[in-house]
Amino acid sequence: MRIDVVSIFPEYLAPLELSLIGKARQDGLLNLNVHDLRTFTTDRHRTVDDTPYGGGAGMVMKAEPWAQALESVAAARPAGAAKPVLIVPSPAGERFNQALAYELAGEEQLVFACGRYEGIDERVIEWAEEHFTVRPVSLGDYVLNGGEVAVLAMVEAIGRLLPGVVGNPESLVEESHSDGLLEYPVYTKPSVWRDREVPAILLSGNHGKIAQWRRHEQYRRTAERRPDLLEAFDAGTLPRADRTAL
Ligand code: 6GU
Repeated sequence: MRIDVVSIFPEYLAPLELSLIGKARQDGLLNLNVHDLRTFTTDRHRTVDDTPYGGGAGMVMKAEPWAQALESVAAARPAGAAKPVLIVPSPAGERFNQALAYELAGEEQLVFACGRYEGIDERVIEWAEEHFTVRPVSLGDYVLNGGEVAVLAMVEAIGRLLPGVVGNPESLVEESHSDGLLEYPVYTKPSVWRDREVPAILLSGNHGKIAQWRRHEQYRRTAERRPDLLEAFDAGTLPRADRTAL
């Protein structure tokens, strides 16, 4: 997969050189390129923003530097690849979740346009449909100062789903959200720590009972912390006691 990130703060994306994603880049599994929006300006002051039409607080990102940057990354698309997906991080976008991470992990090229200030001139978003499938995406119902931190989160969530990035693909199967429920609690040695015991069932060696207990814990946690997730959940896979509690 190829990923291009355009930002006025390319240094913000430095953590993508670390850990699992950094390793994926070194291993050639992920071709990730960060671009400084200001290199696509033509004036002496490298201006990327201006005052909003209609008045109001703050500044708006100018259209032309964005068009130049996006044309440049669209031209870099892998030979024969489909239209790249342009992700515009914004609190006004559709919600990012594990299903969208899986969907985007199947694309050949993703481009992230990190807006700052009050956002990007809306005409860029309309114009970009010529070159991209455009998706404004939000991490949740709160406001960040710009798209960079959101891109760190999305690239990590997407990148770890690419084939070969996570060493043991089994670990993708049993984690939170992989099946619509939160994950079960986990424990390691010692079996007693500061007078607290590991649940006895986990020491029993009865794998059927352990699987049942974990499923029950997933349900209990989800009901307590994220009842909204249970509405979309197929109860057919739950232990009978949890099913009847629905
Ligand atoms: Cl994706 N971007 C920005 N700027 N703020 C956000 C967000 C994204 N998601 C939640 N708040």
